[in-house]
Amino acid sequence: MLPALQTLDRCHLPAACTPGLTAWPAAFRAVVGGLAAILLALDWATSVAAAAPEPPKAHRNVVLFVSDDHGMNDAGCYGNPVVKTPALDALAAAGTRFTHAFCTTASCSPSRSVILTGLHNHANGMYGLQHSYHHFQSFSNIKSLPVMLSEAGYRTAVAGKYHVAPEEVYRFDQTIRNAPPEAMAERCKAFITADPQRPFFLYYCTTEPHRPFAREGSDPIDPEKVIVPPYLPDTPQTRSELAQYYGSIQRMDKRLGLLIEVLKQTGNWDNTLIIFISDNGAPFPGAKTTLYEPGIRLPCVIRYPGAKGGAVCDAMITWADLTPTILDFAGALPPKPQFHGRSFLKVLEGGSTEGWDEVYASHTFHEVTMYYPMRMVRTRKYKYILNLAHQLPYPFASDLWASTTWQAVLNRGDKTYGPRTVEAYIHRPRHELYDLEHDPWESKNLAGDPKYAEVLTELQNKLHQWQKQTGDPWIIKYQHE
Ligand SMILES: [Ca+2]
Repeated sequence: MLPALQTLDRCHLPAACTPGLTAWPAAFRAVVGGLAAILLALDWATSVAAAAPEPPKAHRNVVLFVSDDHGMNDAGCYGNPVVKTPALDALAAAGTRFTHAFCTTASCSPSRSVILTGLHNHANGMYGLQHSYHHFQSFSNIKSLPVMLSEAGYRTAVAGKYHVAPEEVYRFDQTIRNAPPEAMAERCKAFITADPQRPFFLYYCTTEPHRPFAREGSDPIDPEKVIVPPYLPDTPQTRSELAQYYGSIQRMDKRLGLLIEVLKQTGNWDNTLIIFISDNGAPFPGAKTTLYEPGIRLPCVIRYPGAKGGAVCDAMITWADLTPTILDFAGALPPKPQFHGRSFLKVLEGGSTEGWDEVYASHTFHEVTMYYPMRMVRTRKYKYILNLAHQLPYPFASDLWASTTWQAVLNRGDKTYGPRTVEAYIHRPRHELYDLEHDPWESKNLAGDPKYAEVLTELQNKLHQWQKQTGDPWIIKYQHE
């Protein structure tokens, strides 16, 4: 039986990882894309029908692999021909590549708290970074994903970066300390093979490509060849930093490749759900810590065991959906889930993407000095951002401020930064509204345009409703202002 029409349109099997496709003329692309969608969607339908039998519950393992500060377009399978990501590309060829996957806050600890609870960070308490004097942590009564999986009989381990607190909330059976890629793969292998009778949950978080750009073992990158995205100025400083960032992504990719090799060697390739994501966007002003597209729209590649690979899916999902989805896969979803996200397992199984057309985001702090609460709703066409402390200048993360990309902007006295003025980047209005179809880099704020008054009101109402539903403490601002 064929899937619904929406599925044909939204979750199909074009030749995944075809970076050159976007460069083709639009008309040709449309024809080829249309044919591919029809033919390959049929393939998708048969692939789901012909999928291997589901592995028994006892062997439904989960690997959640989190890259650090990795932007969506910076991987081969997302169309970047310069940075080499063979492991991620192979995973996409064997699984589903999402084109509209979003974190809900572009900051490390808060984003990870959402990943591991299914709750927005304004509700789980992790308003900002965990380490050092930033000292943010989740409420002690929050129940996290590893704890729920443990109760369902899973063995759990965190490998590499942790960056959440407290430990009794984000409790794993085992901690695998960070190490070079080969040593990490060995340590993960020891965990995976320790008890074959019980399923495992491995949460592997790299420190790449976070600054400083650790890139040992990666091929050198020529700064002349990097792809400078439109949100960044095309300068020698930007190119030099992008080249280092690419090198660090390649080191991350090596980790992924070695881990997948371990899964295959140990006979776990066909019974493990593998999810690859990034916690937030690239470590450049204009991306990380913002709710602009480069900050929140992220790589997401998932291999659902048994399903045929090479699928591309444009369902709009967020990291709040990950915990319910993983629990659903594990057969451990509570009867009345209280998460802010919801399971998209049926989408992974080839079901319809209808109803996956809207996402929300909530950002409050990054570093403790960086109070800048923002709330956002994004549909397929529009994005509305509410800047709750718009009177303040937009704060910079220390590492982004110190970047040579940004320092060169200051030293030259540039008036523009990517698609917007430096002034507009630092001093933001209370309301921002963008038409993403016509203005994908969010350069023209339509919030004050009477033609968009109705759109603005509709999105504001949606956002207010969502703040109520998710227990956002900042809702008090509606009474005070
Ligand atoms: Ca991060």
